[in-house]
Amino acid sequence: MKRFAILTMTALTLGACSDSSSVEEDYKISASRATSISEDKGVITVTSEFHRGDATTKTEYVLTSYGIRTPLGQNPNTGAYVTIENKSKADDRLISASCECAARTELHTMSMVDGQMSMSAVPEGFEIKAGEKLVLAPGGNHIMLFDLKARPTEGATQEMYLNFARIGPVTIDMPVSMTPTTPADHH
Ligand SMILES: [Cu+2]
Repeated sequence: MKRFAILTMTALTLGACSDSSSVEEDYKISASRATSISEDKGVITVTSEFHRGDATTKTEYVLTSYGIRTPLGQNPNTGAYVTIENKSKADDRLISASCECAARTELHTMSMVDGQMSMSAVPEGFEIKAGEKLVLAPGGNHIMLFDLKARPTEGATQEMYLNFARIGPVTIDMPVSMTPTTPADHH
């Protein structure tokens, strides 16, 4: 399957991201940004071009092992996961995620509290350094979907919005599965 969509061509005078990290400041003065997304065999490639005067900067992120866990029983919440490799020369930050299926979405981390694993929100999001990977996976950092309005069903696909400080918003289709980080084509 091959899918290609031009997502955004934005004039970057945005106040959309209230989080003011230095990476973001850098790019506020860019003239424009174009982001495209393609998917092949479960691997999503997000390419962004920044135009400033005559200069063009390109970035590429590779997204793998993404999915939403099928919510169990009456559990009103579930988790979503994705591995994001930043194959560019600039740091970025995943500042938020959201899903129309959930009333509230948070970025969560896991930590030991009194000998027990517990999770807590990370309002500042997760840094993704140049050349490095952010891994959101079961048992570790994750996207938390609270108060599901439309319960994602096993085998379905659900849109997820990922908001990055530098490259802006990216929408991807996440499969819903009991094994959410298994690549779709490896079943
Ligand atoms: Cu959580």
